[in-house]
Amino acid sequence: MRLTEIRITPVALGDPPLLNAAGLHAPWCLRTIVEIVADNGLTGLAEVPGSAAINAKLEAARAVVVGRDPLNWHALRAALRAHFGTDSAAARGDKPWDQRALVQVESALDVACLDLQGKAFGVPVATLLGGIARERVPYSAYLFYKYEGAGGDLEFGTDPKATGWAAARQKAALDPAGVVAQAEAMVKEFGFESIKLKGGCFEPAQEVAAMKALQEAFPRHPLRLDPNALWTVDTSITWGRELEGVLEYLEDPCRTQEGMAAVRKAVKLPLATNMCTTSFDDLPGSVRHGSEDIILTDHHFWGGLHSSMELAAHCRTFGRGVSMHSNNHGGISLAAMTHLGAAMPNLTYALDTHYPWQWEDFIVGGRMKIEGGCVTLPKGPGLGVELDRAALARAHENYKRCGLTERNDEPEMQKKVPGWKFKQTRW
Ligand code: GKR
Ligand code: MG
Repeated sequence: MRLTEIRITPVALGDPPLLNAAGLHAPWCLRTIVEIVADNGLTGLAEVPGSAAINAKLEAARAVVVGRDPLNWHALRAALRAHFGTDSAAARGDKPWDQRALVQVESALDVACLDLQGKAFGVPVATLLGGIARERVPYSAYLFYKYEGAGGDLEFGTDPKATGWAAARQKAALDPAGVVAQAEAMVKEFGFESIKLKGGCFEPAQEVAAMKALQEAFPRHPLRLDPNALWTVDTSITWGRELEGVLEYLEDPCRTQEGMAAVRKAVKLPLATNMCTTSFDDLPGSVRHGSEDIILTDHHFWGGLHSSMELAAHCRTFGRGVSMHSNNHGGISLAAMTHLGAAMPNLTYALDTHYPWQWEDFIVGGRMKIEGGCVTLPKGPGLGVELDRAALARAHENYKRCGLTERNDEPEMQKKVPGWKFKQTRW
């Protein structure tokens, strides 16, 4: 098999006004859909976070990709690295989300090649990753502080006809009672059995109160809080101790592997990260410092599904748990995450997903189902999802008219709170 073409389609999906440590989500989240075509007519799919920088790199990858054998990932990755080099670990940046571009190009091509291979051999991607350890992959409810509003075409308005979770998704949640109400609606709709709150938005006392309110409302659900490294080491120790017995794990309370290691020594609570250990270059430091108990893989940022499996093996060797990070995404990413979750033998925690926050998608058959808190491995070869061309065209039109070319939550926040500035450390 040889690759003959790569198609890159930037899309935008509506996104409500969700708060985080770096500000406020825009009414649209950006994704990029990648299709690679082989000389036997088969197509492989992938989805990555969208930005003009990533799209430009994907366009530039055409020169490397065309003519390559999609069955030889090692050779394709080596060719990509010879052409582009690799991102430094520091290029991740200081925001909650990862800003590296090359690692996402690798991820897109790894996933698309696996999808193509699965279609060629008539097997699911999870089989190609070593086998299906579980058919039903557990996800966690992902709560956000938010302003009133639906996002997308409704901007900061709401749809009065919405019912159930669609109505709850529009409501403001700015205090513990609002967070509990959001959790009740999300758990009722999707059956999640673990709950995470995106923190780093309000003073630690307020966010810790929200976690305690969640514990009271959901005594049997494992709980997580993620302040995205906005706390100092001292603040993390003080409030981490308050959260002992409340949380399943505390995610990135503070910055740096050294900072996390200091908190880990002082607090009897597992720590997880998608901020201080985010690349293979970071792994020696993670082991040396003992910076976290759980590494949150994310195939978009670890260079693909094969790399995430390598990370899972590292976690097993060094006694780390493994779970999964997410950003807003559509169905192709959810399918890839689910195949990875199905194939990782040592998956010890329910995975993060933003999927309930979106209502549109670009896959045939509409949105994937989350039932009993799980996504069932899609049937069919490869990723088991196909592009709905009409829906993709609509999402591409939304991209063109929304005017965004990268994610930047600070200006969105300034529309609500004039003069608001992102800080690396706030409390
Ligand atoms: O969607 O606002 C968000 C999150 O803050 C996301 O960007 C983070 O990368 O979910 C993520 C996390 O676990 O840090
Ligand atoms: Mg996180």
